[in-house]
This record gives sequence, structure tokens and C-alpha cells, in this order.
Amino acid sequence: MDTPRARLTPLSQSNSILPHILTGALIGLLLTVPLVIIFYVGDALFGLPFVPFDVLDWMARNLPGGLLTFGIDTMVSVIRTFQLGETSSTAKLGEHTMAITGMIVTGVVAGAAYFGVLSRRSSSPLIPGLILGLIVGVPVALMSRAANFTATADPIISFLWIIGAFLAWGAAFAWAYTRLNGKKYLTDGSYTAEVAGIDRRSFLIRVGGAAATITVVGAGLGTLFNTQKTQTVTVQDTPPQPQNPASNLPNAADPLVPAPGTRPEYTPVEDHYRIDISSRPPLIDGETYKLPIHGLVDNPLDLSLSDIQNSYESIEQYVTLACISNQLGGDLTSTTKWTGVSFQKLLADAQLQPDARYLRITSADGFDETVDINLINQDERIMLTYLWDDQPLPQRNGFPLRIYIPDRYGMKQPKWITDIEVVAEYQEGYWVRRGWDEVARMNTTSVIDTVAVDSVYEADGQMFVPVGGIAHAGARGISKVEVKVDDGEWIEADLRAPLSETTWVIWRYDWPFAEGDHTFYVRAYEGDGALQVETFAPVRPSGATGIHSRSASLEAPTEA
Ligand SMILES: Nc1nc2c(c(=O)[nH]1)N[C@H]1C(S)=C(S)[C@@H](COP(=O)(O)O)O[C@H]1N2
Ligand SMILES: [Mo]
Repeated sequence: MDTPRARLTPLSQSNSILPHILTGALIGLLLTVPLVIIFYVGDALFGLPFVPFDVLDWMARNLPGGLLTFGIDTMVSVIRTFQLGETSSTAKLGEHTMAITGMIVTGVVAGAAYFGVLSRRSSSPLIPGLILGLIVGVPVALMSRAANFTATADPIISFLWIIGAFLAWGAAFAWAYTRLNGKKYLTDGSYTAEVAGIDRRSFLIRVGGAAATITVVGAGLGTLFNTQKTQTVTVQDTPPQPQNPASNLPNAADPLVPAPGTRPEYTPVEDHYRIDISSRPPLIDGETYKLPIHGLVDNPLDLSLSDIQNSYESIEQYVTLACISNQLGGDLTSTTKWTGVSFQKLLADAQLQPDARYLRITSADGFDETVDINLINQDERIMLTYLWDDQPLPQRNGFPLRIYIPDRYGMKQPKWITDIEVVAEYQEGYWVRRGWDEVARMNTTSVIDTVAVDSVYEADGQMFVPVGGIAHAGARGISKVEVKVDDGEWIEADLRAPLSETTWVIWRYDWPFAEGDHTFYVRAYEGDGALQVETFAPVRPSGATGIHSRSASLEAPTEA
């Protein structure tokens, strides 16, 4: 009788290479998932590097720029097309998934290759297994060393940990190969008796069970011990008073009520979008932190956080920040209050030498940008920021220090600043080297956040539907917003006073209701009356432009 068990002939008796490769791939999966988990536990318990993130981060920094930004653009588009959620956190989740999947796929391919190669030779599988561990482990350890800045463990221990884990992984392949081929290899390459006992199927089930156990136990342990390494900071002599933003905002007296469904005018800090080049944000100790300002200066500075907060007058600014990758109508833009020290004051203190022309800013995550000192001299609002919404910067938004440059997209504004060098020569910054706009001036943009079909109301015998959203022109202000419905005329909307001259403006237009399907369009004029660019441009290389529109189906409200 041909039972399934009977069909399981030892691999060594099969002439085809395919079954070996398939078995190898399966073993690769079963061995690599626990390896990921072991790295996760090492990270959670001992601050050892989480290898999959490091590899992705390394690739992000070292693969050709186009390749990576293509990946990011695609991800942002996919998230928006399928409405997968708030773009920046979904993108990070996507990156994390990509990193872990990438490692598992590597393991599957490695397993297939290992089994495939061994099936063609009859030597001891242990040495090739260890070699496999080194072939994968050494580059991974090097990439982790170069890209990781979140691990707290000693770098040498981290390096050895990674190599050791991959050697064990390679040895596990050898063990699995031996068991599955039903032979026991001797170190001289010959083999003796068949391995007695379990057959292939039950072996695979056992390995699968062990992998599942490690995964579940490891994930549980990791979650339990992952004390979410966040920063606790004391900000000396700056009593941070958590405010109730709505009542304290400078435009609180403006009577215009945003159309229902308009995004919040003042973004809760925890909802501020986040974009950066690493899987995890760097963690900087505010107590020991020092910022050197050096190079072409007569008085080099080495400032602690409290120096920066107490020795210089603080300035504040309500700011709308936007990412150059923000698509038309997207959510990679947010508004909060920034507090810091004007760079004019810092540079005056450092005493620039005559040939000083640029600041080279370096960040803890390997990011860098160049700032023209002329720009600083023209704009005292350019600041070294340490508070958002009266609180120390959140870790993910740049703790302890980031720069603010009005009118520029986020890509020009480093977070987690660790070094400022005053130089004579211009050097392209991180995203400029990867093909993005050198100036990255914010484009004027206007967005319809809502056609409030559920808030239709009647006034003087006429039904109205509230329509509303935001308009933003960097630091250039908004003088007028216009709305068009279907093929109608452009009609002026009402504007709410903005929080500052550098934030977005909330607009609202209540359209006289007409049943049916309609498309609403919006456009904005800058402070000096210049109309926004109406033709569509993609985000790359200079930021999106174009007319944003939104369609809505309007039905006459039924009397309650
Ligand atoms: N050090 C560092 N600074 C950075 C980045 C980064 O990856 N690393 N990303 C920039 C980009 S592209 C943007 S849009 C803003 C986003 O700031 P946020 O995450 O606080 O919203 O940070 C900028 N500053
Ligand atoms: Mo960005």
C-alpha cells in the first residue's frame, strides 16, 4: 500500500537536486525565524543589535540613492492608494516588515543553496555549515557595526554575538542535513550507519515545533523585557508647563470654525508625522550630551543642553513642517510650537572667522546637511530647537536638538544634531546626494480635508455643505484660497487667522447644496498674491505641486 510515509525516501537516494533545494528552503525558514527571535531577545534583554533593522539601514545608506527613494516613494504610494493608515507610522511598520522578511528570505535561499550543494558532494556537512554561517554572518556583523546606533551593548561583544549566532545557525543546518539524509558523517568525510529512529516527516515536525516554541517564548520574553528604551529628561530651569493648546493658541479669538473633518490646526505632538532614515531613532543621553560648534571660529563652543537653554535667550515659533515626499493632500505635514535658540546668537558667540560660509551639521543617525550662513544672517528664526509644544523634543523627533529653517522641507533640517562644523566649502547633504532638490523650498499647497456631507445645514431656506482644509506656503503666507465645484467658477473661501506666518492656514467654504456627484477643487495664493503652481508634479525631486480635488456624493438630507 502506498502510504505517504512510504514515499519519503531518504534524500540521499534521490537523483534530482530539486527535493534537496526545497527541503533546504524549508529548513532555512525553520532555522531563520528563531534566529530573528534570538536577535530580538538579545536586543530586548541586553541591548544587543537587532540585526534585520541594521542590515536594512545599512542598505538604505549605501545602495544607490535612486533605488532606495524608489522604494520609499512606492511604499508611500501604496499606503495612500490602499489607505493603509497614517503614512509615516505605516511606512515605518512597512520598513520593519521588509527588514525581517528580508532576513528570513536570505535564510531560505541560504538553506536551499546549502542543501543543493551538499547533495552533490558527500563530505561532512558541518564544515560547509559553519562556512555558510560565516558567509552570511560576517557581512551582517559588519553592516550592523556600521549602521547600528541604538544598541547599548559593547560593539565588540555585539560583533561576536552576531558571528556566534550565525555559526550556530550554520551548524544547525548541518545537523538538519545529517538527520534528513539518514547518514551519520564522520569528520574524515566518510559516513557510517544510518541514523536510526525518526523519519523525515517527524523530524521536520519536530524542528517546526521547536522553531515555533522558540518564536513564541522569545517574542513573549522580548516583549516582557523590552522596557521601551525612551528618554527621561530633566530640562533645567525651563519649567515646562503642559498647556491646553486649544485655549492658548494665538488665534483662539478667530471666529471661523473649521469645517467638520478638517485636520486639527495644532497637531498633538504624539501625532506629528515622523520621517527619518533609520528603523529606530537614536537615543541620546541628555545629561551627558555636548554639542561642539567648531571649525572656522575663534571661540569654539562645546555646549551642554543646559548651556543652550540657560545661557541664551529662547525664541519660539509656531511651525508647519512638511516632508518633501508628502504627496498632494498627504499627511506628512504637521504643526506645533518650536522653542530654541536663534543661530544668529550662537554664531555670534562662536565668533566666525572671515572665510566661514557654511555649517556642516551631523546627526547621531548618520544624517547630515549644510546650512548657508548667509541664510542664517537673513533670518533670525533659524533656530537650534529643544522644545516642541513646551516639552523636550520627543526621541523620534530629534531629542535633544534639531534645527528649524523656515520655508524649507524637512529634508534640510537635521534632527538629533551631534556636531556643527563651520566650514568654507559647500557640501551636499544626505538627500541632496540622493537626487533631491538642493534648496527644497516648500511649494505652496492647498488641500481639501473634508466635504462634510454629514454636516449639511440649512440657512435662509438654502442647504449648505461645509468644505474645508488647509493651505500652506512655507514662510510666504497665504492671502487667498479659492474653491471650484465641477465646472463652476473659482470662489473665494474664508480663512482662519494662522498660528503664525509660517504655519498652514485653515480655510472653509460652505457650498450651496446641490444633489448628485460633485468634484471639489482648491487652489491658494501666496502672501504676495502669487497663485500656487496648478500643474501636477510628483514629489521627486522638488516636492509635489498641483490642484487637489475631492469628490463627494450629495444626497438631500431626509427630515428627521
Ligand atoms: N538626523 C536626521 N534628521 C532628519 C531626518 C533624518 O532622517 N535624520 N529626516 C528629515 C526629513 S526627510 C524630515 S521630513 C524631517 C521630519 O521630521 P519629523 O520626523 O520630526 O517630523 O526630519 C528631517 N531631519
Ligand atoms: Mo522628509
